[in-house]
Amino acid sequence: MPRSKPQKSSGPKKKPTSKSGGTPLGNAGEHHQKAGGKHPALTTNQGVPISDNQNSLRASERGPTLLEDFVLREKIMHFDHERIPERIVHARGTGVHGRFTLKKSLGRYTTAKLFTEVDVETPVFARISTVAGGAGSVDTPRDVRGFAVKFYTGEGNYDLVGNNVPVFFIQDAIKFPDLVHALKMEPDRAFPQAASAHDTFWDFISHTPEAMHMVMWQMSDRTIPRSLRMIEGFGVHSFRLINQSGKSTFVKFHWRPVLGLQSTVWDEAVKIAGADQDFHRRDMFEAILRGDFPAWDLAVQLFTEEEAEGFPFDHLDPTKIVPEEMVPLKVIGRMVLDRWPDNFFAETEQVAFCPANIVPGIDFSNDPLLQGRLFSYLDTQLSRLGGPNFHQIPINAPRAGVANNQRDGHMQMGVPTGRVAYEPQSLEPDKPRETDAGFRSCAQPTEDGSKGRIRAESFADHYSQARQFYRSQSPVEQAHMASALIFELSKVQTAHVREAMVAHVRNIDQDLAKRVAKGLSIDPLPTAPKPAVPVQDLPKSPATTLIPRMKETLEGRAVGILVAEGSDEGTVDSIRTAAEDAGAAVTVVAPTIGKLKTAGRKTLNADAQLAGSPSVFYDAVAVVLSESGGTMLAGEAAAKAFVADAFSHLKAIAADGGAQALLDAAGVMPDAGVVAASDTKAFIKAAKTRQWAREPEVRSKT
Ligand code: HDE
Repeated sequence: MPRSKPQKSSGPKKKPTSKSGGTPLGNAGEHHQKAGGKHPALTTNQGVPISDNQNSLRASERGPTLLEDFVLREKIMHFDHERIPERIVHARGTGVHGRFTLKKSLGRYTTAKLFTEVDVETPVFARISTVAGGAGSVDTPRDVRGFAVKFYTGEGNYDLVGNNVPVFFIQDAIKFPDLVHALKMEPDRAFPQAASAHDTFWDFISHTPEAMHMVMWQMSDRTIPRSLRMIEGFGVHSFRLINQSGKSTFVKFHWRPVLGLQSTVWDEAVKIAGADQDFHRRDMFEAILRGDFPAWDLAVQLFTEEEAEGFPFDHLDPTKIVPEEMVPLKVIGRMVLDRWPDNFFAETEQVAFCPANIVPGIDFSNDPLLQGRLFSYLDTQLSRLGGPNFHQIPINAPRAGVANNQRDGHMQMGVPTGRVAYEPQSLEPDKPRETDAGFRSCAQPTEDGSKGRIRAESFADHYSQARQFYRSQSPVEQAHMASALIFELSKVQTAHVREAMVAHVRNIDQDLAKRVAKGLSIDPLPTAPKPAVPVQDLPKSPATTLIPRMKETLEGRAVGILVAEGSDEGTVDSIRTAAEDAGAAVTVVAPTIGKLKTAGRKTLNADAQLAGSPSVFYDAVAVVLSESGGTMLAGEAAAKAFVADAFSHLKAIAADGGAQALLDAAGVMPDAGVVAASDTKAFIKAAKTRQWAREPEVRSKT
């Protein structure tokens, strides 16, 4: 995202609370203040003051460097070890501090204070990530987003480690390494980076019918979000809430973005990747900087064991949703992210999430994927963070305090005292002991059955919810899914893999299969695999759609105004004011950055330069040009692309008379979303949404 001017907030002035501390940018400003004044001495890691940090110790002016230079060796040694292994999945992530405030008590269902103490603020750290790419990969590939939240509760840390889609590819943890190996870069050639559009991924999927529901979500616009602030989060698995009398209720967790859902169109996502690799991270950073703190409502679906038995699917199967139309969502509180970390490595990189981090009053379900995850994350942290004491790293340290007899190990930071490091004991009465208020697992009777590598019969239906999802989508979304499948499979070089996928899609929806087959020139349609159980026609679930549920708003969005020498400053000002009043961040883009002369011979400041600020950075654009400015930019490729892309990405375009030559050169056709620059009301209305009616005019129909 381009740098934008600090924005007027339409809501009450949002300030970070003292709870989450400091300014939205933590202590980053402090260091600069120190530079000119009194500053501490630079030291080695042993605390020895350093007199010269620019020159290593040499035997003579042009002689060899001496081994005894401990200042140099220590500095280089530390540098050599600055990287830790990146996460095998979810390596690319953006973390922000914030707070969660409970608004409705779940006291009937749980003893967890986090969910019973209304109006209490719990500090949180959230990390939102892509799955497939490495730590330095782009922000906008087609990919699921991880949505992990660490709650620093008074009863210990609680981690809700979810994704932005509510289901997963596989039903059993034992398949996860295969899934990830198939998804990541192919091992012999080391590409593609951050992309599922390649043979090994689709080969694996074509052998994994249980993945079909997730694949439908993956091919939807959910996986090409406009902003990390505009995605939903889901806990995916069923968990349990346990109340005072030990009664258990199943729960599914949902995060709902206050800004509403919004995605990009595919061509836009591809172009953003080229224009700004860090688009989502920068967008989050700038929003926090402006005080436009992103927020999510936390909602729960609650159901009993008996109710679950009546569902036409098994809720312990993580490839299934519990449709909201069956079990409605209850909003219980809100998370606001309001403070950027002080240091990316110390916090975002070293944060260690683990689904096994739960607090009294919450428990796991028997979902076999969840059960495998309970092992994996702790194990991962050992190799990523180098030892068993990673819970002492500040970002991972519970605020509730830790008291136990664990001792020693790599990187032990504490200095435990006393002679007793065991329990039970009688030598030191003040040492920690068990408590009745401590964590208790739900006393769930275990089912009788035989030991074995078994998949429950109730997990056998792989297509019904995939069909339900596809058929619930609006026609525009269905077209996007068909295009996404065609794009992904067109990158698969092995013909039988493409055909096997089309064959599966036939079990989901015949019409979708035909569209995809046509796009891949597959004729005749391959025979569909026989489903293990008959595919059901489930009622539609409108809650799974995105476009029909988009909020018409400019809050948190961005507007770009393209100008040049001689543009009319009155028009620019009125568009800027209207857009800012509607909550947008406004950027003035021009062929050159800085000051330019307007029609009234005033000066106007351009925030961004055209070549580096394509229209993919904005949700709507205005083009305000003099006659000569319009003619000049009609011959400028970047200006034509600015307008043509805004048009084909279905964005509102406001233009004045002078801009017409550029609009003509860019092939912009008149429609409801192309409005006169003087009609700011019409522009703001059109800018609050995308012009879906335009889509058939700008993209071939699939
Ligand atoms: Fe993860 N996952 N996962 N995962 N996952 C990791 O843990 C794993 C799964 C998710 O921002 C790793 O610390 C297994 C589902 C997120 O730091 C690793 C299985 C969901 C993050 C791991 C799953 C997730 C991870 C890699 C199948 C959504 C990033 C680094 C049994 C509900 C957290 C790390 C962050 C990270 C294992 C499946 C979400 C390797 C074995 C399902 C958001 O431990």
